[in-house]
Amino acid sequence: MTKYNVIEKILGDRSYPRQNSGQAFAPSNIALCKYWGKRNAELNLPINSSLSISLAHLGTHTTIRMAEGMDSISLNGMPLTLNSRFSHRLIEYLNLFRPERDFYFDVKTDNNFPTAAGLASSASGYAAAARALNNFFGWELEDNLLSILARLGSGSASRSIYHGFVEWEAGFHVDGMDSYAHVLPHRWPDLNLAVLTLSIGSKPVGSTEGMKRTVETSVLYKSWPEKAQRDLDQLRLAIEQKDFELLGETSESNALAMHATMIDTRPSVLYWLPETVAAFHQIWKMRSEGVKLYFTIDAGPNVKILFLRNDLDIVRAVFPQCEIITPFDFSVS
Ligand code: 2P0
Repeated sequence: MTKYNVIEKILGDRSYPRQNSGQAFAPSNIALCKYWGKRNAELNLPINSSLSISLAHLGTHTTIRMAEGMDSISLNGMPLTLNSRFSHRLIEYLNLFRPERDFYFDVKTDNNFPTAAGLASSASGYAAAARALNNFFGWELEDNLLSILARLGSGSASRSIYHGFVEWEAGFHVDGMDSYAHVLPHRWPDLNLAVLTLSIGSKPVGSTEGMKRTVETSVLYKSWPEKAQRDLDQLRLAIEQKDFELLGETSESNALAMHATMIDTRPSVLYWLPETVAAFHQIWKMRSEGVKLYFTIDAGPNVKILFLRNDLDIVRAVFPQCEIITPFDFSVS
């Protein structure tokens, strides 16, 4: 089963542009129950289901037009060469959608979160690309199919099709037609995040490679799918009941368990810096003093703090350099 087979199932022969341009926005997202490990690397099919919060207005705007003679790609207003790593990956994705071999795309993509914030751009990037292609070609696809198209670009992009709390069901079919995200009906406006940027350097190992290595060599990983399922159930309950302690404890435990599998990998994949561990200790210390802060952390050194709005002043005072995010402060267009 290839990506082309999946595209054929979704689009049939509906692939001629109907608009001069297709534009879209997609939010970035942070997982509370992480996606870690693939059952199919070609289709980005995950081993476990995951659950995230989208980051409202922080994300990617993308505009797609037809180009003459060759593809043209710009990122944050700067033209990119076609052999850069960013262009190479995007062109592989665009190849799935060319109506003819000599059809070329002009793609302008802009991330509105601070580049230094260390937020993943592939999630919002491929979700915005899938939506922009849908608008450019006039496919009028339902969101679950857009979520599958976004997943073919990057797994976590399947969740960035939606705002709010989003669950990506792992599915079990070989073609992945049952592996897409849906939005949960609950809003939690008091739930806030703070991003602590501790390093803007590039990661020693990318997520795709890190996951592969973990699945292949970590003994601890064997317990991960069961742990992730349990955490997912707890998170759903926490969201339904607006139980912040349960949400925070489960998210923190899930992130630490994912990192335990990475650390157990050979050769070990350790994304933490001394500053990362210091932030963990600071958050635990504050919790022991009665301030309800919890953290989550992705495949990198930067820490994301979960807190309720009434603790905003404390968070700002203790972590003055952090970026505050209000995930439920969005309007759906
Ligand atoms: C997540 N991460 O659930 C997890 C937590 C990183 C740690 O999804 O290979 O960039 O493109 O499917 O989506 C990062 O992985 O990987 C990721 P690919 P992706 O957010």
